[in-house]
Parts: sequence; structure tokens; C-alpha cells
Amino acid sequence: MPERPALLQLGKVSERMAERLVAGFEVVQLPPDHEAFLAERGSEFAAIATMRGVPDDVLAELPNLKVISSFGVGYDNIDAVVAASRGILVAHTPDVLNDEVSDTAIMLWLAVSKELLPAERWARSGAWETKGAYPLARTVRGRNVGILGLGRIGQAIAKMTEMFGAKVHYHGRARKNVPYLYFDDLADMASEVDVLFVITPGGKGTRHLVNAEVLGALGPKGILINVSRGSVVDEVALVAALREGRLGAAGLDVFEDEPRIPDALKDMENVVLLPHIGSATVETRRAMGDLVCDNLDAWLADGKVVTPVPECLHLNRQ
Ligand code: NAP
Ligand code: 8YV
Repeated sequence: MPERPALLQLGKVSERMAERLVAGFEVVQLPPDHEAFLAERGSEFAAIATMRGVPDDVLAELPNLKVISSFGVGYDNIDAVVAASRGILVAHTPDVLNDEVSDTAIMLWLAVSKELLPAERWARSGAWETKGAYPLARTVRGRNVGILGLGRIGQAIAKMTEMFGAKVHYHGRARKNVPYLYFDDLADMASEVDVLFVITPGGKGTRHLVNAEVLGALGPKGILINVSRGSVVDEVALVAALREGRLGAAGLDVFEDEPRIPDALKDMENVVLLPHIGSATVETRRAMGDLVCDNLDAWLADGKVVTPVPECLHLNRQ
């Protein structure tokens, strides 16, 4: 391997990341119109640092690729199974964002339940003076909380809801050794809870897990909070359930066709919308960027990464 292997960069990195990447690699930015570029130079690259996944057509044009270091814990935008089958190690950035994303989820829950945005508009518009006190909202105290995907972030959300006196329920593919109530059926769990937090990975395995039946089971007073991926919730069914009053309210950080958000959702008073900012603070994004670089530095040192995705664990042991 050359002293400074060639690294293909996808997306814009911070200055701090750029400095670290050039210290170990010959860094080349993937150009927007990349077909001809990859046909000519694709075989040069041993490594990828990506802020936005790796499209299949890019992966296919890199015959000597050995490692992908991806910014973010979710990697539904990288075909890790194909990568692993080609012996390419994929690394992501788990754990360093658990608390931040949980804070965002709880913020959405509080904002929806306590009607933060309509109440703020009431204050700002002068309605308080002309119409009087804002109508009463609903408490988040002592609620039945459901978590779809009790993983790293799901467990952090569960702990935070316990501070509000919640009784925690969860659904996943398997029961875990946790002091919470397990449901092997998502709709059954939805019918028992006041709020459903969605925090599974995206991708084919979880597409539209939250469908019309689940939303109906959550019910006219139920709240849906989605901080996972837009694909996990059937957005058409969500709009219909909210519009027809079959679901109470929703707090959404992620959408099926980002950055596009259905106009129907923008018009609803009982919905809080965020532009995928679950982990978006200076501190947490810095920690994620550091881990992207740590993974690449570790690979340079001994061919292993610090935080491989599960599909590549076996490659990291060699
Ligand atoms: P994780 O530790 O892997 O947890 C994911 C959980 O989802 C696991 O507990 C898993 O449990 C469950 N799960 C997976 N497939 C499932 C299925 N088909 N049905 C039901 N449950 C399923 O991942 P994490 O670190 O908590 O991150 C979770 C996701 O959050 C990421 O993949 C990403 O998409 C999203 N995220 C969003 C933001 C944001 O900015 N909004 C930020 C960070 C992460 P079982 O294996 O027991 O089923
Ligand atoms: C980031 C995320 O917004 O980690 C994830 O899976 O969705 C977020 O933390 C995203 O990865 C940045 O592009």
C-alpha cells in the first residue's frame, strides 16, 4: 500500500476533519458528475470518507476499495452487505450521538404535548391580550411510552422518559434484558401507549413498519415521534390519520423524501416538523467527525476500524 493511500471524499467535511484526512491520505473530492471521473480513476481509491452514504454506482466503480468511513450511525444509504462480500470494511459513528438524538426526541415530545409552537404564536401574536389565556395542553408526566427499536438511542430515550415517570414498553425483533415491557407485536404495543418513539434503522427491513394499522392503534389521543428514518413510517397513512383525527399528533425529524416535506403536514397545527437535526449540534457533530477520522486512522495503523457496522464485524477481526 502507498504511504498515503488515495481517499475519495463524498460530501463536505469540517475543517477539523479535512486537516486529519489529508494527514493520512491523498484526498480527492468526488465530483458532481462522477461517471467519467470514476471510469478513469476509480481503481486508485482504497478508502472513502462520506457524509452522505455511498451510492451503489459509485461503490461498483471502486475495485480496490478497502474501507468506508461514514458520518452518522445510520448507514441505510450504504450497501454494507455488498461491501462486506467484497471485503470492504464499513465503519459508522455509533454512541457519540445517543444523548443528542434522545434530547431531540424528548424535545419533540414536549413540544407536541405542551403545544409549544401554537402557544408561542399565541403569545407573539398578541392573542393572549385579545383572546385571553391559551387553552390547556396535555402533560407528559406518568405516560405509557412505547419505543420502536430499543437500541443505543432507544435505550437513552427510554431512560429520559423515566425521568417523567413513564412506564416504558418496547417492540423489536427480540426481547432484551431490560426492565421494560416487551411486545412482539407493534400494533398491540401501540394500542397500549400514549406516545410511540420510532428509533430503528432505516432500509428495507423496517420500511413502513409504522403503517395505518399501527397509527390507528395509537389512536386519536396518541402521539408519534419519529427520529429514525422517514422510510419507517408510511407518510401517506400518517397524513391521512392526522387529517381524519385517527392519530392525535406527531413530532417528526425525518421524512420519506428529504428535504421535501408534504405540504399537508406543514399545514397541521398538531404537528412539529424539524429538518433532520437529531444530532445537529456543534459538539456532537464534532464528535461524529472525530470518529470518522479515528476509524480511518485505525485502519491505516493496522487494517481495523474502531466502530465497524455489524455486517463487517468478521472483516475487522482478521
Ligand atoms: P441500534 O443500536 O442498532 O438500534 C436499533 C434498534 O432497532 C435495535 O434495538 C433493533 O432491535 C431495532 N430494530 C432493527 N430492525 C428492526 C425491525 N425490523 N423491527 C423492529 N425493530 C428493529 O441503532 P441506534 O444507534 O440506536 O440508531 C438507530 C437509528 O436512528 C439509526 O440507524 C438512524 O437511522 C437513526 N438516527 C437518526 C438520527 C437523526 O438525526 N434523526 C440520528 C442518529 C440516528 P432488534 O435487533 O432487537 O430488533
Ligand atoms: C446525521 C443521522 O444527521 O447518524 C445518523 O444516522 O441521521 C444523523 O446523525 C446524518 O448522518 C448526517 O448526514
